[in-house]
Amino acid sequence: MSPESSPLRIAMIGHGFMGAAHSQGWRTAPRFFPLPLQPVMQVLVGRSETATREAADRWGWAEAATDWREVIARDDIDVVDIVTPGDSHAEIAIAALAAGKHVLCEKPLANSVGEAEAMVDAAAEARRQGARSMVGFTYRRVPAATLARDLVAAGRIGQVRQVRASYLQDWLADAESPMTWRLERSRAGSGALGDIGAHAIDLAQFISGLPITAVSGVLQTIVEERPLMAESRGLSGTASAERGTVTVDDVALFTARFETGVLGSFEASRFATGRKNALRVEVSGSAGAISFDLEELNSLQFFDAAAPITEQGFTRIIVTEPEHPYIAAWWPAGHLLGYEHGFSHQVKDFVEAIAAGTDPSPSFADGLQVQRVLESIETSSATGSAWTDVADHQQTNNPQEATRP
Ligand code: SOE
Repeated sequence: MSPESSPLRIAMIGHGFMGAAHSQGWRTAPRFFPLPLQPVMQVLVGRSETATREAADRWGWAEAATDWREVIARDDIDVVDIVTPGDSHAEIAIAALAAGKHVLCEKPLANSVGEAEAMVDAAAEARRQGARSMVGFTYRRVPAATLARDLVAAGRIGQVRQVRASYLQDWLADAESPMTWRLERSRAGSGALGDIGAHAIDLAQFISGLPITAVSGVLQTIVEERPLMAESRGLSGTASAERGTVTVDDVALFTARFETGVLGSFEASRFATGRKNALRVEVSGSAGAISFDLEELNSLQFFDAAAPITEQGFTRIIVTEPEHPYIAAWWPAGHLLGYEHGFSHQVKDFVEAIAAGTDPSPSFADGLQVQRVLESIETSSATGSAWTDVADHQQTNNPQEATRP
């Protein structure tokens, strides 16, 4: 940490699971990367004064507050980090950008394409005043995922022929797991589709280097009602007898057509019994393949079709050499990273972009493109899984288009 560099004072809005992960990033990145500006964890904002103060003390924030509007109006705040449920992303981000703050917003960018479009417009206007914005698709910054993208971009697997991606969890497989905001459409926008399907979409596009242009999908809600959390009704910490209605999807299955006509298969489920956090992307090429699995995040499977046939097979690259993305800042080869390191990499790249006056990636426009894919999948599912163009959500007249070479 170079004391002479200017402070970058952060306000974080929200303090759930992502609040903990982002706090780890803000706290740790300056101690492992020589940042051009020094993040100062100034204010943590939440709805409950007591819970927010406790979280601020635990994670290292100087102040706790309950009024986000008041905080983003402060002259001593430079960055607003939004880690709230999706129903407040647009309002907070647009207000923070209008106040000239740099904004980091968790994924998915918003709960609708309309909201995401308004956020992109606000980001473009704020950019003219020098404010930068980024959407938090953190898994791009797992070194093995970045290496996968670099190998594909360098042509090491040849021409991309097929993509397959899935994000499988099982924390909702128990029908008696209580209601949470992630199961309410008004709060989360969608279920597995936007919560974890958004990660699969973004990472598949990032690694393949190809945007999705059309989709055909189906959504399913497996468990229609769940116990309400007693806390949600002011009682002690047990599930109450009352039940709430699940208004989002539990499973999303979809086929995607990428820009070059390449097809991809996708699955997002929080009912995949035994799968804990299995985000997997495999890209098959004319000269090889890569396969990434978040549950094995320190390694990447690489197949080189140019190797002698007697030596061919998927190689397990242990992505811990100093020559690998981000690794030089951490430990010697073979000493592994964890889930939390991606959040430090996200802070590093965001702070460096702010200092350099460049546009962070992924941008709000990238987040809007993912939102369009999500909404197209919902449109497709509602119309019998018809092929649906991402750009304008029109159903393609000829599904055979998907078979273009
Ligand atoms: C829950 O499915 C969740 O916390 C997602 O909301 C996160 O985006 C994902 O990274 C881990 O799982």
